[in-house]
Amino acid sequence: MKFSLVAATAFILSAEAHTIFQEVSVNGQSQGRLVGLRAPNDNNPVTDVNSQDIICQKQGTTSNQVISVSPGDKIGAYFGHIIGGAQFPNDPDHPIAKSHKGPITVWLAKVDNAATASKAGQKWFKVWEDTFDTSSKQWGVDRMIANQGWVNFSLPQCIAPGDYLMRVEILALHSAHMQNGAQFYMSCAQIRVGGSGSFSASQTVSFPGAYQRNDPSIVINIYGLAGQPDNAGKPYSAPGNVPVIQC
Ligand SMILES: *[C@@H]1O[C@H](CO)[C@@H](O)[C@H](O)[C@H]1NC(C)=O
Ligand SMILES: [Cu+2]
Repeated sequence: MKFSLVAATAFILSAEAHTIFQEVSVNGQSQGRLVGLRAPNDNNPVTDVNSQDIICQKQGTTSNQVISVSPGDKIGAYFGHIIGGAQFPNDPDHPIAKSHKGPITVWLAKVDNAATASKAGQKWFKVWEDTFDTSSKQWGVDRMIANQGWVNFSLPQCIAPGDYLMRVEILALHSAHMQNGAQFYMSCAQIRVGGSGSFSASQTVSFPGAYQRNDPSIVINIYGLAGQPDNAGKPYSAPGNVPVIQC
């Protein structure tokens, strides 16, 4: 009963409960809304892991800008309920509905020109993740909400110079007990890395391909016996089957 209620509620609220990655900051400096981003026009999630939309979301806004970064820079990825942030003052679903627990991952793919490269056929590696902390029972999404929509991480020191697509993904698991119930929210940022890193990824994945429809990290009941989204106290690994790179 609890599941169907949760699922029904999630469905009814679905038009209002989603999120969009829409702005990048570098060392605290905003790059501007939708600048250097390939972002969707609406906040609906991707639910089919085999769709081309799992790469950078549905085709929406594009940008001819490429964001300059250096290894070690503090990068911020800003998510908001709608483009611009809150839909109305005190919007409870901004930056995302609190129900939308799940991990956040950051991926890079080396490309020739980040402004023009095709999103398809790239080789992705994972540079950061915030999954689930069994002691505090907080998910990456909880920390992103506490941080007012910002997902902050450092660009690893070893990243080699050149252009990359940077894919930042929130995976919301509140309805993930059923197939295609998990909700993926992402955009791709276009970045140009300076410096003199020399990392070359030995383990990469493709999108689509990295995620399997029945992956136990994607079809999962995150509610414990008390009905809390605590993964029954168990650890959780984000899907994708590759570890975060080590510099
Ligand atoms: C995360 O980055 C944003 C944008 O630069 C900044 O405003 C915010 O203070 C940062 N949060 C933390 C906890 O560092
Ligand atoms: Cu939603």
